[in-house]
Amino acid sequence: MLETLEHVDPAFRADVLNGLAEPIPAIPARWLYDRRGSELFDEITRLPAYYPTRTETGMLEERMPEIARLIAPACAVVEFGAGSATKTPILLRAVQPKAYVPVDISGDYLRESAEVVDRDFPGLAVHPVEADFTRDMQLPKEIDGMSRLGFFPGSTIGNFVPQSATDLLRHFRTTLGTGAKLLIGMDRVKGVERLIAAYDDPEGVTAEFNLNLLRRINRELNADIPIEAFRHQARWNDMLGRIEMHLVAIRDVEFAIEEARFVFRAGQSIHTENSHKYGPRGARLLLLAGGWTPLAEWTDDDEDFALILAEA
Ligand code: AVJ
Repeated sequence: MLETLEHVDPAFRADVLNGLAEPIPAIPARWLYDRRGSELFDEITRLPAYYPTRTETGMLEERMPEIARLIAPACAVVEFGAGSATKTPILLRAVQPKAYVPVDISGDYLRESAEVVDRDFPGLAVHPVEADFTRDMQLPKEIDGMSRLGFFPGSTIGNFVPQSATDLLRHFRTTLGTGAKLLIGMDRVKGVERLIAAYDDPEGVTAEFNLNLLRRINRELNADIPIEAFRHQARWNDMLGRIEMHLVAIRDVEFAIEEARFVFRAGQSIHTENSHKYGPRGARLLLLAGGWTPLAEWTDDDEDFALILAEA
């Protein structure tokens, strides 16, 4: 019993209890990514229907020489997130920075991926920073005086509503400093059928990823949510230009999380993630509003995904 209690993250408990008590129940997307959730997301990135990862990686491979020519040599690369085993090496090989600074809230992932980079890039100084990149962070003094390139791939910016996204971009600007550059991946607006398919795959992996949040709540917060009473749903919100993931009650359902009781009527949902999509103008406007001037942009042949290089 004590063991379970020890592992309760107070921020998780607060987000779940407060989120479910809202008029429109919602839980912040970051709680989808526990061990199992991260494994499932990894599986999602390899699904035929989930085009973003494959498209962005292909673009990085293909366009990197061109991208690297626009980036100062001997700079420090600051990646917001632990770094992907496929995308990060493509960037590091081409840019050949003096230092690499991955920033992630999860110390475990950070150390794991930093070790791999350290092994594969001898001579590159790796300085991992364990921090929530949405909050104030201190870059290591070892990169003082180096020009900086921020790297924010994966369309992670799409998880943030535009107001938070501009706050985050401004925060990156403050952290990296004037004159810094940012290479960011953003998913493009496209046909609704393809968007829905990417977030509601026939294999059911995204459904499992979404439902895993309820399993996590049951396990970590001592709850008794009947998982089978909820189904995964991906919705396109056209007004707000985003895919929303929901967990919809398929019948009236009651459950308890610790001492709190919740009642959901059939059809009511828990909103679990947003994935904003941007057209070319919207993407550039978001960057400008966040204090970054777009310098260059690359897309794949189908214009499914965009990589943008911007300057602070
Ligand atoms: C990791 C936030 C970029 O929004 O496409 C994928 C997460 N959720 N399928 C996305 C996700 C369901 C993904 N991001």
